Amino acid sequence: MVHLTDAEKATVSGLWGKVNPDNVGAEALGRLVSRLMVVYPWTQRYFDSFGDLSSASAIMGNPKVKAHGKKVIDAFNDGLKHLDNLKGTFAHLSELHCDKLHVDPENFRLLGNMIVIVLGHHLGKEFTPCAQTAFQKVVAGVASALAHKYH
Ligand code: HEG
Repeated sequence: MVHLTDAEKATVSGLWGKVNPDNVGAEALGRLVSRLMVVYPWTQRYFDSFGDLSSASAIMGNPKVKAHGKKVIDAFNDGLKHLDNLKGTFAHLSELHCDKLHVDPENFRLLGNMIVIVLGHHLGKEFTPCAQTAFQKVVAGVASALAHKYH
């Protein structure tokens, strides 16, 4: 399990307060889907009902991608409030993604990296290497909690 120092927790919550989570979620999911469509086109099956995913701009403008990004980031936001119990917090979602949705857990790590990229983009200079390290711990913890049911 990941462990964040008190200073890292303060950095994470301070910076998270400066971004618009819905935008971060929509952009991160859009970037993940764009990347998946190019590198792993078969993952389109996860998003059968999403409509037009034919190009990066179609994906970024797709209202279903935006709405789903909001759902994902709301759950992520909940995780930020329970950094010491990510496994418990994501137990139910882990079961859903594993047993029902059959999402390859590698995608949780990829999405975490997209969240880090989007935060870097939105926060610019404020997203120092130290801040990035703290967030990498968070996304690694969330990914591992979501993957828990797979093992
Ligand atoms: Mg998942 C549904 C959270 C990564 C594919 N995801 C959901 C839901 C939540 C959620 C809250 C709605 C659950 C419900 O309706 O009860 N997802 C979530 C988090 C993360 C994540 C917190 C990672 C941080 N999801 C993720 C990834 C993929 C994926 C990487 C696929 C590449 N999620 C997925 C699909 C659904 C959900 C296909 C069902 C969509 C639907 O049919 O509405």
